[in-house]
Amino acid sequence: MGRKKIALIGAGNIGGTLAHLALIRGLGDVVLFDVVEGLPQGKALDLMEGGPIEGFDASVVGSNDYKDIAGADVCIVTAGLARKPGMSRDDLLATNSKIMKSVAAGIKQYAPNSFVIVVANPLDAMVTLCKRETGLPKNRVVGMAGVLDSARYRAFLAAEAKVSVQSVQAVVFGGHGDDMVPVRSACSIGGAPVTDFISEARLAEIEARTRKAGGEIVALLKTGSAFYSPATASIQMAEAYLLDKKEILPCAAYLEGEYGYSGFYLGVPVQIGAGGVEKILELKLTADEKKALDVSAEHVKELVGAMDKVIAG
Ligand code: TXD
Repeated sequence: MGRKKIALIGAGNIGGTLAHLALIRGLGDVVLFDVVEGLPQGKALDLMEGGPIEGFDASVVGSNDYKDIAGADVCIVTAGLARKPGMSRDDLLATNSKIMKSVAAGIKQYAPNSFVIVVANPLDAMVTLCKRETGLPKNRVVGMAGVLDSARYRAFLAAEAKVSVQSVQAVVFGGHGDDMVPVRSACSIGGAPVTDFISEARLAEIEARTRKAGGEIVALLKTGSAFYSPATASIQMAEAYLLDKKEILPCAAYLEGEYGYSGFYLGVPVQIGAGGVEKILELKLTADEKKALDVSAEHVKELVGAMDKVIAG
């Protein structure tokens, strides 16, 4: 059987954290890929040298050559720039689309049977482009956003209710932007509705903070964006695939009629197992939640349209 192979395309803040998490969780051998000479190789060597302490025997290598991702079971794509102050959304789209095209070509050539988890921003556009450029089926290209956004929602709710994070169930739908949709009607603490624990007014404040949580960290860090929680979220998705967990997670999935949408990616609950995105679950939403999801879906379509315009030049 041998160990699974995990290719991390992008060896930056999230990529390096992904490698560490994959190794200490024993998910398989790791290849860190990046275009910067020495960066993936240095991080791989650093991680390998920690192996005797953590007790992992899996291999971890760094490379600037796509041939080293050959046969990967999972590819997690963080390659891309974070938006810099003064950078317009179209500038970011132009830069990261170019990067995504080169990444997709590498995956298509060397890891065409892999499960691809896209992390790079603007997430909803980048996952769309990745599927288009790799030509992989919709069940094997998915975007990481909802797992992170839902974890943020859960963390804030648990702190407010002064309960364990493990007692809070919550999910966020929609695009990975300020109009994401925390689904309050599906939110529970210890099996009871969240409104038994937290007032509507506080819930609204917590949901507003969830929508802006990424920006809150960028404002504090000033030189980058969140990377520990995005990495943890991505690894949860990879683990669900590698261990055939059939775990239901909120992810950016390609819709063909579900929730009344078709032909683009949107954050919804999906079942992830050995078949990748094995099914999309259609939760009952309140009228307000569905309206909010419609708004978010429109913004995703507009973002993809802007990307297509930028690509067309
Ligand atoms: O929830 C989410 N999806 C978001 C995603 C949460 C947080 C961060 N989000 C985005 O992930 C962020 O806006 C970026 O677009 C990506 C990666 O974030 P990270 O913090 O890891 O960025 P880094 O540290 O700048 O790493 C990016 C790496 C860097 O080492 C570059 O050299 C590399 O990408 N890079 C490339 N790798 C491969 N191929 C090409 N062409 C390339 N260009 C740059």
